[in-house]
Amino acid sequence: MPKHLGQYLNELVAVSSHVGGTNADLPRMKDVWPGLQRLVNQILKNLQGSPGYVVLQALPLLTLEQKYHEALLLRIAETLGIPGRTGGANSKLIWEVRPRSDLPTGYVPSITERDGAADLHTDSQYRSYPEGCVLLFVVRPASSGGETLLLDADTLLESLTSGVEGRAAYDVLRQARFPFAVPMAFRTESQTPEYVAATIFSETPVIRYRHDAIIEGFAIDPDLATKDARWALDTLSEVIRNTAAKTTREALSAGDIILINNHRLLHGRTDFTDTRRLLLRLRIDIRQPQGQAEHDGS
Ligand SMILES: O=C(O)CCC(=O)C(=O)O
Ligand SMILES: [Fe+2]
Repeated sequence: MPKHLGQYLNELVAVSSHVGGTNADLPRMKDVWPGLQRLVNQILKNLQGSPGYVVLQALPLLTLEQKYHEALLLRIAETLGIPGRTGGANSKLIWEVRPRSDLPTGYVPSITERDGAADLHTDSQYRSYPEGCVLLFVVRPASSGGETLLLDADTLLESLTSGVEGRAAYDVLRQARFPFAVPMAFRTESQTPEYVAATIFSETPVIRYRHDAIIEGFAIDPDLATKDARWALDTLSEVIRNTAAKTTREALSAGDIILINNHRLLHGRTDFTDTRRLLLRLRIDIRQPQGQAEHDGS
């Protein structure tokens, strides 16, 4: 990452803290800081090219009062595109990734609501158009573990298609529709199982993948759980496990932001038990011209 990105962000935070006030009072960043477009272009270049992710280190966000964190993250996100809502009964733009202790019995927590490792996946697979970027802001890292894992679809595809079986599986994975169950937390009515059917590989997104969501989807619609689909999915998940050596690991610190290309990279995390770990997550649709986001309407 170019070193000066962090500097830009420091300026951005400085500008914002001068402005102060609540979220609604904060002006659009590009209006108060014309140089912002350069930062945005740098970030998008890193996201869309190689390595497909950007880490902004040691941002001074945490030195500000907590009430500004979310407002500033939204402002940063909307310079890149349109922040997406989680959906569900309590639809949110900013989602707290932290182990919950207060969940009702019978509720199946998602990886964002529990401790432990998270298998490599893409976000919003259960949306017809998954947002192109995932932003994670580290408020408190785990005392040990909970590191970010990243795997590029190109690297994965190279491994998958290196043999005859893998190539046959790849054909199924880009032709058959797989059911991606909507996580309980984001369903419109928590009792109704819902899913979105889509191929795992396509042009956009290059990859859409979350193993447990597909297994759950197969249970909701067994017609999609054909022998071929199950075989291709098993083949892919085994290749992902075997590609661990090619997975990038990022140990993020408090105050860091990571932006991940959600159309091309899988992400996950290593095991952790520290229940104080807290990240804030946003998903950003980066198709739109930057700075035009209307996040507080619908
Ligand atoms: O906990 C993490 O590091 C990642 C969480 C994640 O992948 C998500 O919230 O979608
Ligand atoms: Fe995720």
